[in-house]
Amino acid sequence: MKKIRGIFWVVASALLATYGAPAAAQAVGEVEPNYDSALADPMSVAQPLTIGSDGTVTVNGDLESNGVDVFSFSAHAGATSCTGDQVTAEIVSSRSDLTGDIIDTFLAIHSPAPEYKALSWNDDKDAGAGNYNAYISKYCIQQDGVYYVIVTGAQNRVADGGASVVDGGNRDRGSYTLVISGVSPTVASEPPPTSGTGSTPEPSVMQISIEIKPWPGTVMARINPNAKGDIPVALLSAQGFNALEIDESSLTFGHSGDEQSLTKCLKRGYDVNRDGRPDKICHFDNRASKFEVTDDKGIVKGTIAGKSFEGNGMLKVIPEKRRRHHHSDRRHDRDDDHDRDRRGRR
Ligand SMILES: [Ca+2]
Ligand SMILES: [Ca+2]
Ligand SMILES: [Ca+2]
Ligand SMILES: [Ca+2]
Repeated sequence: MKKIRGIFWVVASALLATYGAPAAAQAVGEVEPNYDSALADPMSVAQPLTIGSDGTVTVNGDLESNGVDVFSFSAHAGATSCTGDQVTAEIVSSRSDLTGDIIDTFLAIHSPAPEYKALSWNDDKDAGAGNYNAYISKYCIQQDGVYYVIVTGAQNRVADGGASVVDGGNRDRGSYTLVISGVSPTVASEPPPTSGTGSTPEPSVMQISIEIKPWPGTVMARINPNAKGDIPVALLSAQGFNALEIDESSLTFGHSGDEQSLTKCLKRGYDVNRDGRPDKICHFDNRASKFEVTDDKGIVKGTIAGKSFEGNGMLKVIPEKRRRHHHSDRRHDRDDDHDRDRRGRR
């Protein structure tokens, strides 16, 4: 049953990607450290997770000997008991470095800081059948907040309060795949969950990634500074930056990044780089972008929720004398066609 569902999501997300809608599934690699016993609050460095539009996230992790892996996510309660998020956490596969057999994993869901109280936990999904992967089914979230899923080797576990680990003597180590489901998708306006001491101060200007003329097969955008028409630019979403939430009127783009060249932005998002996050496509007037022959990049600047961001994209400026060249005209037409295609799919 699990397998059929997995295949469904792969197919579904592939189809969605084909049609430009946000891919449903989120999959991430584990990032260490995510529990640091040297800190007064070891849980503060938990790895924040972005929940996909299907309410799930898959984490590919590695359990170190005596390890503790902690992941955080925002979850939401309903108006009445058990009508909000019902969190399922499951180790769907694991493999021990020592024996090649599965690791005996243990899972727990802990409450928001600073209590970090264990709310639900499990050792084995089906020990009788030799399945020692941990499985927590449909834990009802009673209160909005940042929750924690903790992976340990059974019978090790994190004590209530988060500051200490009860050592059950397990020294297994190896890889595992953790799937968390039943959680509200991470929404655009919601910052990724972080907690106090583990976060570093953010720089005043956020650096983002962009793609100039982001069409398939385009290795590097070519710009003719004198051509009429628009330059499409994709602003790529990332963790902590939902490009669909930018303040469109703040956008400037071109040679220095300060050019007032915006003509329009497409309303809906397209996942240009196929990372599961819809990206923002905006168009800028070619001439107003004021590119010079020596430019090798275009700069976009703007704000999101009152904060500044900036991104650079590679490009190549075609010498002016070639501006009437047949190829330039064709290329221009092609961009228009793409634009029409994409808008036509709304
Ligand atoms: Ca780990
Ligand atoms: Ca860890
Ligand atoms: Ca187990
Ligand atoms: Ca994307």
